[in-house]
Amino acid sequence: MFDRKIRISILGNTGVGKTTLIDRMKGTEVRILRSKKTYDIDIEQKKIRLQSSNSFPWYHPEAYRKYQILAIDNPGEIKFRRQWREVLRTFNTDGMLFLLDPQQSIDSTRLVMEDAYNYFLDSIDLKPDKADEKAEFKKYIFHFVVNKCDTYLSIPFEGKSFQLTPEVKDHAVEFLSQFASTIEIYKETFPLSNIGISYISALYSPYSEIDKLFEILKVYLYET
Ligand SMILES: Nc1nc2c(ncn2[C@@H]2O[C@H](COP(=O)(O)OP(=O)(O)OP(=O)(O)O)[C@@H](O)[C@H]2O)c(=O)[nH]1
Ligand SMILES: [Mg+2]
Repeated sequence: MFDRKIRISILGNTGVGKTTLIDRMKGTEVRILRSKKTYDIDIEQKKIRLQSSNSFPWYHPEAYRKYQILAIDNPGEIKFRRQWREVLRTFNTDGMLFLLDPQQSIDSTRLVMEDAYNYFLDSIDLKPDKADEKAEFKKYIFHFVVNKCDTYLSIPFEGKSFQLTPEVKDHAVEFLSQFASTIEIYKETFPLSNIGISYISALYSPYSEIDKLFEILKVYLYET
């Protein structure tokens, strides 16, 4: 009876690490490098007890609460990307995690970010002016996640637990700053939405960092 739902669409270009992030969320061992692209929509679910619940006293419901995360893994490959519109329309998610890979080009990253914007508007209404009108009142979470932050380290990271050093974070912030104008368009079109940013390594960040992503979504959905 304490369970709550968080429904999230995972979007981003091919190879940015969407499936890897979902595998981590599910607790699957992903250190074995996968090279399989996603070709179809996958709905993944897991009930998790967020780590923040430890900080609540025993008599508080939050100490026992579980979150049913429903994550929709989408293919990033251009040929299949048009499916995003259908997914966004059908599953009525609370928000999207948009993943970026700093190893990919600025131009292609921006294009995919624009695709996500357009497909999301289409999913609201296929008539552009109607979609714009509805977008003004739409509450939604747009969370931009710079993934693969471990690739900023000078030697390839092979340890167990990746920590975001200030230097690595500076690089990631600089990378994301190239998309400030695109993110600004999201903000203008969806003034009631919540826009956030995270920096992770889906492969090597400790689970607590992965958990934090869902923590942020939880706070927005249930505590604001
Ligand atoms: N170094 C590093 N590699 C990563 C990280 N996350 C994912 N990868 C690697 O990036 C490659 C692509 O990851 P996927 O999770 O399959 O990417 P995807 O976004 O699901 O790609 P599509 O399904 O084609 O859209 C795999 O070889 C992963 O092991 C990360 O944080 N760091
Ligand atoms: Mg995938």
